[in-house]
Amino acid sequence: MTTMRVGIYERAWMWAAGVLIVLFLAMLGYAAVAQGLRPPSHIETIDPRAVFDDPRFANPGVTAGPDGRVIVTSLAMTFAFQPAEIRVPANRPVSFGLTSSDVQHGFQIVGTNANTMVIPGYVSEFTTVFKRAGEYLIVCNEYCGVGHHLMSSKLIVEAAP
Ligand SMILES: [Cu+2]
Repeated sequence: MTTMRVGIYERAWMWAAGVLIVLFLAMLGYAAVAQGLRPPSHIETIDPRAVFDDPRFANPGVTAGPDGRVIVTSLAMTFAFQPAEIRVPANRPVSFGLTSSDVQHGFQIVGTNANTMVIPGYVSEFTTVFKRAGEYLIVCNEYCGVGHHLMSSKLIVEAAP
């Protein structure tokens, strides 16, 4: 019986690759647990042609959930978000529900970890907490047509009284 001989360089590269895998998994774990990053859900479906008649999106805006949660529904369309201004309290969970009436859009609240694709036919959902009061810019970050660069809205986070 012969023992397998692994050269010193091959051994070093195997260790390097192993360390990289562990490092990437650790970064993934840190982003998911410490930074609260998670993939957006696109579980709920909706007919994009009937979005304006859908009770979930008939009156997009801010409402209060039964458990005290803040619920924001917003509609993305070429080339605007409805509503144009969203007001939420700081330091409370805010759940977003978003959909598109036409093409694929993005919904990114600049300077926060809120960022999701908005895909026609699906309701994108995520929950986040805004710790700093202030005014935030919301932009579409998926190219959606000639007016893409004009597509934005505003988030106002109000400090608790
Ligand atoms: Cu766009």
